[in-house]
Formats: sequence, C-alpha cells, structure tokens
Amino acid sequence: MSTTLKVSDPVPLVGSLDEIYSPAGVLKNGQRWDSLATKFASVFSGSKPDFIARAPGRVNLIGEHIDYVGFSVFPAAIEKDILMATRVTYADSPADKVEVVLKNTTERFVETTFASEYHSTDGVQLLNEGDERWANYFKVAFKGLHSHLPAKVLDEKNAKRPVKIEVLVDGTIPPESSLSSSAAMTTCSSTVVLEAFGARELIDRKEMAEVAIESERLVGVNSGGMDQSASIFSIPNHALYISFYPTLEVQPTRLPPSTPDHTFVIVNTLVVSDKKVTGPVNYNLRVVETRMAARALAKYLGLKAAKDASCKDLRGVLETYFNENGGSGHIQTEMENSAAVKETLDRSGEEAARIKVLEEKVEALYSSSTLQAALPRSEVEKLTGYSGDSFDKEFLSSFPIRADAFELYKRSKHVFTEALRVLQFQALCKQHQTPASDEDDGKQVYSQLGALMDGSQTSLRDLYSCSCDELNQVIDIAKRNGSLGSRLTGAGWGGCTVHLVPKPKVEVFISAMRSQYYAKKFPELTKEQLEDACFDTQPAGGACVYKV
Ligand code: NG1
Repeated sequence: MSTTLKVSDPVPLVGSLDEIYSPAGVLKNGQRWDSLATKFASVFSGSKPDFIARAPGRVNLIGEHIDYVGFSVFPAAIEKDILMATRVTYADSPADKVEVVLKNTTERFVETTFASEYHSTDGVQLLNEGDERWANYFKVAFKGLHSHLPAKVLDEKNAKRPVKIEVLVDGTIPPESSLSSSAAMTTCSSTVVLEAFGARELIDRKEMAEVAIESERLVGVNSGGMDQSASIFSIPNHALYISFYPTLEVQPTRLPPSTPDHTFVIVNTLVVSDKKVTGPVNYNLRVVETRMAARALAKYLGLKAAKDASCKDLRGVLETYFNENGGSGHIQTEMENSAAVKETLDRSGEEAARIKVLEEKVEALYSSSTLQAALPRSEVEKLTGYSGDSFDKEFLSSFPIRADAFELYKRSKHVFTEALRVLQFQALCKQHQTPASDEDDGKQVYSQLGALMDGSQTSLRDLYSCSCDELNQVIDIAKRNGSLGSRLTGAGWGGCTVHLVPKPKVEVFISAMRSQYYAKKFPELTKEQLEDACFDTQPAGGACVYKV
C-alpha cells in the first residue's frame, strides 16, 4: 500500500531504536549508540550529549541520473547512517557568535572548529583541501539554513541562542561508494543546526530538504535532490517514489508481498568514485549534456519558450511541449500517429505516454547516424541555437567541465527511457499490494521489476556511459547467481550495485560474490570488511533526533 507522508512535518523525535532500524538493525546498532554517548563524554570533558541526530544513506532502486533533469526517482533509505552526538551550551550573557566544535570517531577526519556571528555566516570559509575539509558538509548546512532561521531564533533576546555546539560524528556509510554518505552528512548536520537553535519545529522537512539540496551544490557537485530527500523523508519498510515536478513530493511505497520474500542486496565494487574530483569529465559533464539536449529538443520542437528557463531541462521541455500544444488533449493526436504511444497510454497511463511521445521526438531529431555520435561544439551550437558567449554562459558557467565532444542523443534517450521505467516500477508496486491469489505467489511481478532494473543497467552502461568494468563484472556474477534484476546505484563509475534477490537465494548469492569477485580482486579483505561490502538491506527510517 502506498502511505501518504506529510513533507510539511518537522524532523521527528524518536524514543527508541525500533523506530529507526529493523530488529536485526537494532541488535547491530544498539551498542554503537551507547558507545557513541560514552565516547562523547570522554572526548568532550565528561558530560553526556544532549541529543543524537541521525541521517541514513540510501540505495536507489531505479531512476538514475534523472533527478537533476526533473524526473521522478525510486530510492530507499538504508540502515547504514551518520550519527551526530551533540551538546549545546546556551548564552548566559550577551554573545555575538556561536562556536562549532566537530570531532569524528574516524581518525582520518581530524578535529576542527569554526565560529560564526549570529547575523551573518560570511566569515565561515569552506576549505578546498586538508584534513579538516570534511567539515564543509556541516558548514554548508549551517550557512544554508542560517537565512531560513526565523528572526526570533537569532535575536539577542532569545535565551536559547547557542554559544557552543559540540558534535561527535560517527558514520557507517562507506564514503564515495554511491550510498550517499555526503547527503547523509548534510542532512544530519542540518538536523543538528535546527535542534541546537530550537528551530526543529519551525522549519519543516520540505524546506529543510530544499535547503540541503542547494547547500550540497556549494560543495562542488551539480547534484539533483534524490539523496537528501531520501535521507530526510524515508520511513521503515518503504521505498520512496520522489517527484520533483512541479514541487517536491514523496510517496512511500511498499514492495509487493510475495512467497518467498524478496530483498535487495547491495554489492560494493570497492572502486572509489569521487564526484568532486571527477565531476568535470563525469557527473557534472552529464548534467551539462542533458541541458544541451534540452535546448536542442526545444528548438527542434519549435517551442516558443525554447530559450526560457522553463526549457532548461528535459522535463521542462516535455511540460512546455504539451502546454504549448493543447495540454493533455494533445496526447490523443500523438496516439493516432504512434502505436507505441497508444500502448504506453493503455498500460502505464498518461504521464508515461507523454514521456514516450518525447522519446519518439528524440529519435526523430537524431535520426541520422552522424547526429547519434558524440558531437563537437560547433554542431551543438547549431542544434541548440546558442553560440559564442551565450553558449559559454548557458552551458559552461555553473561548474567546470572538460570535453571535446558531447553526447546528446544517447543522454536524451537514457533520460526518457529511464523516466518511463520508474513510472512502470512504481505502477507495478502499487498494483500488487495484496498477496497474489494464484500459484504465482508474486513471482511474475518480481520478474517484471527485475527486468526493469536490468533495462536500467543496460541504458546506464550503453547510453549514459557511467558503468565500469568492475560494475559490469559484479552484475554478470549476480545475474548468474539468483538475481532477478541488477544495476549500478547512484552516479556510477564505481561504487555500489543493487540486486533484487529472492530471500532463499541470498546466501548463495553472497558466497558467489565473495569467491568470484572479492577473493580475486580484493583477497586481503577481512571478514568484517566483506560483510560491510556485500549485504542485504531493509528500507530504513529517515532523519530523526533522539534525546539522550
Ligand atoms: P551518488 O553517486 O550516490 O552521490 C548522485 C547524486 C544524485 C543522483 C545520482 C545519479 C549527489 C549528492 N547525488 O548520487 O542526486 O543524481 O548521482 O542518479 O550528487
């Protein structure tokens, strides 16, 4: 069943770990929470924290590289998370600044301190290098939220104005592995700032998510909004259907019941992919290519708003195309011209049919094989109608990129087909919420869900070019050992994969991964490291505060 969720609620307070983790997760994490509070007392001169903020990582089940284009995605929070044990000292006499002290249970993240005046965060500097750079995530969350804090919170008459915030951070999400450790850091930091300033109930989760998405862009990646939304809004046992258009909305969705149960197994290739470093040739370049593709498609369709902000991404072009051509009635005309659009409308509804229409327009625009290849700038200038300085301003000014040629056809094709797969995945989940009454016991729906995941991987590998040898190897092993659907998750170029596996096959699956991938590529891994690299997971709860 799909549960409605109010994005306008504040980050919740929880009273017990059962509200966050599965029973196995409670067992695994209970001791960690206790020892974090004890460690806090030992590193911060004796006293206990006032609260522990928590934000999870996520695994994206389907819908890759389409959040920054405006299309919906389908992730779930995982149990691995960031915890921030926090103590707040309030002013007992007039003060003009707050000091933040950040420590980490992992030694390589060294202790760091920064201070900010209450009326302005301009003095808070982000660092480009060095061991204290990890504090940037907290700093951007603080800077981002500062202008949203109600005036009464920052007012000097407010006795609850913090002068010191002491934080001990502990994380279990492997960094740079596409399970969103960075979004969990930004989200957890935002939660600490809200609680410390007494503003948790004054700023709702939707506003917090929007600020966290903007804030993380300050760290240097032109990211979408999936990760922060998943980290903030998730609830246990549900995946989240997240849509960004026209505004952020979240629909928690359960996966279909089946006998036997199915689960998602995460396999980390252990190939590190740092988006901040490779952005100019990988992630940020893809964002730019999809923007070029949007302007090219808008021009081809002859849209009046082709150069307006409404057509800056492919979702915007889709909406503008239907608005300028008679709204949803136009789909009837398109249907008469295409059996595929009609079939999509019948099977998956109008939103899906609209996407199919645009996919067909992409095929028509790039019908010649020369246009389907990587295009030099001169060709992109012709297709988009932007040249010289206006080209630089439109496409090259937000984030540095490095490329001699741009793939417009392949990126557009991936975006529309992937957006369609997300709708189909969500529709299948919603249509199969009661146990199948026949012999099938959910087999058919799970094989359909798996096929959509496989389709996503093929598209990411061949059209979006963000897979890599290790990701492909892991996926091959998975498909030979019980996985119904396997794909990379997150940005790709390394990091993790996600696999849909019937529960009785999980053990065989994991042991095949160990012998066929890890033993060959990373023979030195300890038992604990192996357990951390390859594990099955249940959808977990989102960001919260636990009062100690
Ligand atoms: P990962 O690789 O998990 O950081 C990134 C983006 C997402 C999304 C995916 C690709 C950030 C913080 N996250 O995820 O918004 O675009 O890639 O689907 O940049």
